[in-house]
Amino acid sequence: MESYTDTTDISTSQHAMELEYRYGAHNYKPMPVVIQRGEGVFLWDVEGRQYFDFLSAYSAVSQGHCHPKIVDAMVAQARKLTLTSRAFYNDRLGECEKFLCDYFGYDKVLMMNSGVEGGETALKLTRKWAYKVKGIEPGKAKTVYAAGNFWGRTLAAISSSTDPSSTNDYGPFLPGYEIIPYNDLHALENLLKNDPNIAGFMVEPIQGEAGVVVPEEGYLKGVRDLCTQYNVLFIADEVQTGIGRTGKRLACDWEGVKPDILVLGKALSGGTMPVSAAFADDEIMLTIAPGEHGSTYGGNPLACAVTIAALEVVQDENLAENAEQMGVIFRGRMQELQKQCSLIESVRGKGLLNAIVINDSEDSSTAMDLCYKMMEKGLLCKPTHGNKIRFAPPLVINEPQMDAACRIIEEVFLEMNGNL
Ligand code: IF1
Repeated sequence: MESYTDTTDISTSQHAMELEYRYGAHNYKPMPVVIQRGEGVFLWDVEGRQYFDFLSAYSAVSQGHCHPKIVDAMVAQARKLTLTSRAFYNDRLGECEKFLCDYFGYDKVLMMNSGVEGGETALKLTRKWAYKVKGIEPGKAKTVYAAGNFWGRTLAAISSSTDPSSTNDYGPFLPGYEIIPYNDLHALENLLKNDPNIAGFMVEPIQGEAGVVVPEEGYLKGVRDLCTQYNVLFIADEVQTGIGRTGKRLACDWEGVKPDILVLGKALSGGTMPVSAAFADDEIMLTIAPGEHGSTYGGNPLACAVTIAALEVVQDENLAENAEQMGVIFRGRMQELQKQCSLIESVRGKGLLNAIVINDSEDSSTAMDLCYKMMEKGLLCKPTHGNKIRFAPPLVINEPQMDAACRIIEEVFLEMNGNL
């Protein structure tokens, strides 16, 4: 019998979309573009059309698509050893763990795969620490999250979600959760002051999915101080904001605070494969004993080779600094555009994690209409939560590319605004 791939000619975008519709779960509604190749800040579809990538796979492709150094490291390791499981040692994990701990300043790291596994690892570490170190009564530990949070799609993650599209028809949810408003230190202090069973507060330094919500100056410092004061773990979910995205090594670096547990993912591997990690010092990390947590692929040799290369690229190419400089240019151009374009309610972000809030209701199609028109002109981005459009190009973007991309955005907004 002919193999399936012999008979299917995915030579057109339309055909690729039809195959996905027929054979794939309908758990996404992608923009109608079929990507075939990526390099740096650019993507090409099946028909060869070129696009600026202003989503970067939600900040996973920060080093640019198919970065040669990362791909070379991946191919070299793939030819030697890809997976041993943790039943045995391998010669790449210890080297990678040291590299990561030196880079981010922690005693130890626990490597996993997807970002949500990093978050679950943080949650399990927090509960272990609650019972074995803080002395909370077994089974009574609580963790706190901010309304608008997004840290993945597992039941533990959606149990803290305030977004019905993440939670509808998935109950019952995990107990031991408290939700407070984001960017509200009084709410945090009231909870920590009155509930001795609070073990940890997990928060994004900038809320990504909520629409690039940047908290007030001093919020992270306030969280750090309150968590220290009430002996509660400050857990920073930097899966999206970390690794140079906001213009610093970590978004927490903007306020000089060190979380008790740091969660990273996405760009940790430069968009080549799922790699995540939870970092903590020994008092917390050593509460998990052998055999109490892990995963088949966690810390596999291929992931380790890729992770070291991906972080060396961030360092060697000064991507955090570039993100800061290019972000200033981007927000400047968009704020200029805002003066001529009533469609723009506000421009916000840090580094190259930015969003434009559209002057229309959350359920209007305006943001998506704008994204479709930008797609037609060669720039890919996508709304988050109705009326916000997230703009997050790879951190390798240079000034001429940023200028050309801003021209596309300006053209579309002015056209839609009726100025042209
Ligand atoms: C999808 C959203 C972004 C994250 C933060 C943990 C995770 C994510 C701050 C989990 C993942 C991804 C998931 C992806 C789309 C994207 C996303 F729109 F879903 F919410 F970026 F904002 N912490 N975010 O942003 O990492 O397990 O996915 O590796 O589910 O479609 P993951």
